Amino acid sequence: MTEPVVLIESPAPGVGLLRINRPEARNALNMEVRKTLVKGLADMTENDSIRAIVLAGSAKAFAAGADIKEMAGVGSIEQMQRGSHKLWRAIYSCPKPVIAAVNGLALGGGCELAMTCDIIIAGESTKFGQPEVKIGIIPGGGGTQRLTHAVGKYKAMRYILTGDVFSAKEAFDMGLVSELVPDADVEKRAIAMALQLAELPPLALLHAKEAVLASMEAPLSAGLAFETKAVQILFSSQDQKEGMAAFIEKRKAKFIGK
Ligand code: CO8
Repeated sequence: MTEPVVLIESPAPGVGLLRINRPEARNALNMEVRKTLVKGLADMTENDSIRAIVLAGSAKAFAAGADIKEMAGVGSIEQMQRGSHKLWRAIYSCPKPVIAAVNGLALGGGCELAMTCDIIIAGESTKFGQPEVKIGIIPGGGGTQRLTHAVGKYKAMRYILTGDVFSAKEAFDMGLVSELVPDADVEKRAIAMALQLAELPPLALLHAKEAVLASMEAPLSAGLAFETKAVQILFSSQDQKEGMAAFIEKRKAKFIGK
């Protein structure tokens, strides 16, 4: 029996882990992987017991990009009809925090997949890159936008135009990686952080995520207005009352997501 292309794991209470599992193709993102990831994210979103999600690959590859063999022969219309962009939207709009645990290669769509997540934990020997120009296309999963937002125009141009790979240390120094850890500790650290998030009030995390994402799209005044409304709404949540009461009573808060 062939193994599923995405494995679903429960590494800690409140934490769901989606693992891309195409080692023979360096975890290249074919349509089956994309659709299974979208479904896995939707299921984890529906599941109230999961409060934070980790997206991982293997030691050799987080993902080596879109599956070149699957797309080499297609035309524009077929590419459009495939709806391959739905994966990025599913992560971007997921109401729960998504942490990328990145080891090995994060190239092309793999780098874009990591950048679509909320937090990136990378191993020290990870290689990042947007090598699409070398095969006659450009990044198509948000790379031209998200890499530029993360590292600025001149670094983004340097890597997108040449297709050169860059090290995890450089990615961290440029602001693309949230935390850099020894390769062997990547998943442990990502799961520990997810567990930390799973114990926090989900509505506050949801609004914090939306407000930060709004900062990438809206002018400052609109982003600030969004933030103001979001914090005001949270004052109607039970978790706000519980969080503040627990602080005053010097006890650990118990958050219920309401
Ligand atoms: N797609 C398909 N197969 C792949 C891919 C890929 N992206 N990457 C690796 N593989 C396959 C290889 O073909 C090989 O298969 P086989 O054993 O059948 O020959 C197997 O994985 C192992 O690969 P290598 O032998 O090459 O392994 P190495 O460890 O020597 O090298 C590399 C690994 C560096 C990852 C190398 O395979 C490589 O350069 N891969 C291509 C990387 C790349 O160019 N990625 C960008 C792809 S394009 C993209 O992501 C665009 C996204 C936007 C799409 C927009 C749609 C709307």
